[in-house]
Order: sequence, then structure tokens, then C-alpha cells
Amino acid sequence: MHTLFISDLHLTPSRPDITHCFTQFMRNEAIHADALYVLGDLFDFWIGDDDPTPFAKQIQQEFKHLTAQGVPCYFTQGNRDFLVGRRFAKQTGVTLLPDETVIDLYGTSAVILHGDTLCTQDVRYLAFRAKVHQPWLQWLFNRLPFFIKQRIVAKIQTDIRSDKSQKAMEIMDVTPDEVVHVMDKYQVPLMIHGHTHRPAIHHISDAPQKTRIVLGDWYTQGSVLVYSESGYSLEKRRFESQL
Ligand code: LP5
Ligand code: MN
Repeated sequence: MHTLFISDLHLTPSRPDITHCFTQFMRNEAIHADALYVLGDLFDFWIGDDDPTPFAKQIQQEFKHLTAQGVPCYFTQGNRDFLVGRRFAKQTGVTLLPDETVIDLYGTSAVILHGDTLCTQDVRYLAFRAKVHQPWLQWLFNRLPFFIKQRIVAKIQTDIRSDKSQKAMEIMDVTPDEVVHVMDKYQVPLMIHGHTHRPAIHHISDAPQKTRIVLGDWYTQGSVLVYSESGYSLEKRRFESQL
């Protein structure tokens, strides 16, 4: 009896080693889990549910297979795949979650989220996020032809790249007060998130004691949180070197 959490895989056709590790994980591990939670940034960038590429179909097929075998899959959008929508959910059997969700993990309540909204010092990012999350803008964007959307995304990515490179590392980490604020809001002792690519288990000295588990990215190895009735571990998965 265990539940699995992953995030920040940044899947892309240009990194078959990550995709291979992910498919092995889905077929050999996730298949035996009580549930799989993907806490955002599954994709390096998701342009829309109309993505016609074989790569998009291949990833969707992995989820479809898993959910068809009876393993519930939950997905929280990240800052790179905030355009994953209802069509994706329907095609894969995955359940889309809101930005913050409280779940029960074998008797422990946990709030799960991508983690970008905890970085409250990153005001330029949060302003950008608010813009691209406007429903009317997404509605319009989703109606454009796929190749036009690809060009728009590539242009914006190029335009804002230098902005991120100038930010201090502390700005791009979570704000400790915001972590406590969110956990207090839901009255939970546990938070699980990704986004910062700083895998760790933080015990926050606060009364009552709180724990924050940060999932790792999949850049050089896989990162999986295995949570069971008897405890939890933040584990690594090796990439096969010959890909
Ligand atoms: O993921 P990571 O670690 O690389 O960086 C994130 C933040 N960056 C992003 C940017 C996305 O990855 C790329 C977005 C592509 C745009 C597609 C838009 C398509 C239109 C959709 C309309 C519905 O998320 C980065 C954080 C970092 O995490 C750490 O937390 O710092 O944030 C940025 O770098 C953002 C810049 O600071 C924002 C600069 C403002 C530029 C204004 C451009 C206005 C564009 C308006 C679009 C409508
Ligand atoms: Mn992210």
C-alpha cells in the first residue's frame, strides 16, 4: 500500500533518456501503486491539448494505460504545463486538481501543490503567471492553430529567458512564511510540492511540527516520493546511459 508523487520531469522529445525512465517508472512501478500524483511540470512545455505530435500521444498513452489498469492518477498544473486541460484529462483518465489540494495519506492530511505560488518574492514571475492564467486569454490562445501557438510560445520563452537568469537564487525559492501560511490555512501537518528543483525533507520547527517534502527534478535522474502507511522516502531513479 503506497502512493507515488513525481514532478518536474520536463518531458521533451529532445531528452529520450528522461522519457525512457518515465515510461519504465509508469509500467513497472506506478502500476503497483494505490495512486500516482503528478505535481506539475510533467512537460518541458505543454502548448495545448490539441498537440498532434507522436510524442504527446506517447505520453498520453502511458497515463491511459495506467488509469485503465485501475490506478488513479492526479495532475496539478505546473508553470510549464498550465495549459493541460479537460481534453487531456478525458483522453488519459487523469483527474485534474486545483492549484492547492488537501489529500488524506493513510491518516495524515497533506496539502499538495506545484510550488510556484510559494515563491512570493518572485514578483515578476507571479505577475506573469496572473496574466497567462486569465481564462479569457487562455480561451483565445486555445483556439489558435497549433503551429501559431508554437511560434508565440517560442518567442515569449526567448524574450523572458534573460529575466530569469538575472534573478537571485533566494528569490526563486519558497518564502518560509508563505509555507506556514498555506499549511495553517488548511490545518495540515504536511506539504508536498516541486518546482524549486531542491529535493529535501524539511522539518519546520513550529508548534505543532510541520513537514515539507520537496520533490526533485528529472534532469540527471528520476525523483520519486514513495509514501506508505509505514513511512515515506524520497528516492532517485537512474537513467539508462546508452540512450
Ligand atoms: O520553469 P523555470 O524554472 O524555467 O522558470 C519558472 C518561471 N518561468 C516561467 C516561464 C515559462 O516556463 C515559459 C512561458 C512561455 C510562455 C507561454 C505563454 C503562452 C501564452 C498563453 C496565454 C494563455 O514559468 C520563472 C521563475 C522560475 O520558474 C522560478 O520560480 O522565476 O519566471 C520567469 O522567468 C518569468 C519572468 O520573470 C517574467 C518576465 C515578464 C515578461 C513579460 C512578458 C509578457 C508576456 C505576456 C503573455 C501573454
Ligand atoms: Mn515549475
